Amino acid sequence: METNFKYPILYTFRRCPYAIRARFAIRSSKIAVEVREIKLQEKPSEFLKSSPKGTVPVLITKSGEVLEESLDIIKWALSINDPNKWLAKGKLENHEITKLLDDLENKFKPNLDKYKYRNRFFGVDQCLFRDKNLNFIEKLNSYLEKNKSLNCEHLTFLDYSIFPFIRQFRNVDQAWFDKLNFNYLNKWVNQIIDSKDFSSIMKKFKKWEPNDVPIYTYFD
Ligand SMILES: N[C@@H](CCC(=O)N[C@@H](CS)C(=O)NCC(=O)O)C(=O)O
Repeated sequence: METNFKYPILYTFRRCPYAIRARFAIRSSKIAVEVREIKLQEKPSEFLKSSPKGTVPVLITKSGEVLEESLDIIKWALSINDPNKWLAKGKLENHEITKLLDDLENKFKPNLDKYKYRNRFFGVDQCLFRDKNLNFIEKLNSYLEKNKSLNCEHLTFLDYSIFPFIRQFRNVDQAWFDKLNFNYLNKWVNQIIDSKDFSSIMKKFKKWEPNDVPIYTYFD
């Protein structure tokens, strides 16, 4: 059902890696959205009404479709406009890309949580979960040995979809991470961190309240 929104609505949380990757794609596609920054500890009822599962990011299109998965938001944005060729075909087959993203979500991220949020997982050996992720980052480093990006000659949606999680992993103990000497991966992370893309999508927005004047942006 068509809504009366001027622009699609994006519920987001600044530091969430899933929300970060969705914002990257929205910026790349230059699609304006109404941004609603929320706190995960106090989810607004409007947000939960649209998406009872209660995770960010959530995008509500102008036709009222609710996208509750970051990868769906990325695909939606890039299918409308892909000026930076983030969907370009590279050396990886589709099933390899899917496997990489599945491993990120179902293996890397749970290990990262146990490593990063040590007080939530009391009694767990964090180093064990940190080291379980070495295979994954080693694989990324080997992909980056041949190219500046994971799949193509240029950075694509795959790089921006994986980057926020690698950044979080690195930030838990950067001195340890740097000593691994995954030089290609370090260069790749730093290249994105130092980019205008990253500073733009990490800009701070005030917490959204229902009666606020809407904030429209494409994270430029
Ligand atoms: N598969 C989802 C995962 C999203 C997700 O888990 N987001 C976290 C924040 S990083 C969240 O909203 N968690 C709910 C909570 O903490 O209450 C996606 O790709 O969008």
